[in-house]
Amino acid sequence: MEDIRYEHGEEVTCCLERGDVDHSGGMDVADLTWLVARLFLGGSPPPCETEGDADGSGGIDVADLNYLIAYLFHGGPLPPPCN
Ligand SMILES: [Ca+2]
Repeated sequence: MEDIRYEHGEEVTCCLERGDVDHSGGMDVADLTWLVARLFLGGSPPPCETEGDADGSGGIDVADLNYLIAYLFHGGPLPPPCN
């Protein structure tokens, strides 16, 4: 899945919710599992890379994992909007 494509001249992004790494429609432990697999175990990239970039930094790294853990378990801020 490409992150951004164009339909009828309008930009369409695959990103619905940043932090929903597995593109399941919500954020939970499965998203953490996907990030850990991607970062440390050679796992597949997320269906939509932008959704894996939980902190909106422009790429996927360990900071996204920390951000998502903070959000899910420690009352941290919601990941920023997709755009
Ligand atoms: Ca998810």
